[in-house]
Amino acid sequence: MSEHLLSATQMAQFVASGYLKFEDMVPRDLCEACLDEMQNNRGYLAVGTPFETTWPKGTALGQAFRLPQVQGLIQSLVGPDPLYDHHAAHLVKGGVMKGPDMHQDSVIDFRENYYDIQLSLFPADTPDEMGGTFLIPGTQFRNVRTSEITMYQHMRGKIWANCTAGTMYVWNTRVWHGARSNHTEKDRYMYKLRLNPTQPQTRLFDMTDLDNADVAKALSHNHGWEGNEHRYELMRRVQLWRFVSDQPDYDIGERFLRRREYNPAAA
Ligand SMILES: O=C(O)CCC(=O)C(=O)O
Ligand SMILES: [Fe+2]
Repeated sequence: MSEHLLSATQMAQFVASGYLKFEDMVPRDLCEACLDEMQNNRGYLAVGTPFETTWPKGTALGQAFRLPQVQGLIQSLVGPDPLYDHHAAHLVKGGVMKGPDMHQDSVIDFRENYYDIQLSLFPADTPDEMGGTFLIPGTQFRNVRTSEITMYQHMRGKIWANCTAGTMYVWNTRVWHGARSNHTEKDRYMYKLRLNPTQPQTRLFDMTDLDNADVAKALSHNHGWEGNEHRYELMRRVQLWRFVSDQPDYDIGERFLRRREYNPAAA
């Protein structure tokens, strides 16, 4: 399993941007079987129960989310024994146009030092014109009331799934996102699974490259929408990085967190 864990640099990217993309995560033949199952998607399973016992076995989707590379990803972000929370086979039919659609999933969730993850599997080639899911990287620290952001369109930094079959995105549930128009005649599917951690999300990834300069670089990334708020975003990211990497004094750049935490009365 350890060879499939995220590196510290990848983890820093996840903390800063709220998502990671993995091509060739699920083999093509398994993708085809997954697509068949998605077309007959069943309703919720037992929400809040252990993923391993709840997630069906003997099915293509059961197998896909148990692939060692997927398990390594899950383990790095929410630990080895996550809970099943939600799944959905998202469909945008061929020729369906989408208007303003930006939202945050789930319910308002302001918990500190905590995040749920969503795995999005694209079971078929999803070119730009097919309208793969869009995300606004870095928005996971901007908690809103689910759909109150629907009026925002064309935000700077927007990315969208434009990928080959078997690509999986993993994202923090709080990232702002939505569905895009499908300009083709073919239906577009995306299968989403949400998981909760059962332990503090600390030191779960491969820490070998913790001191690599790429970590600070990833944490500092500017996605394009932050503008003058960038340093405040950075502070939120450093706060989460301290927690996930178990480095309570970690700081960055001009050491913004130190400034807030320094107290002459206590010195
Ligand atoms: O269909 C899509 O691409 C986006 C669906 C969505 O909002 C979601 O996965 O939560
Ligand atoms: Fe959504």
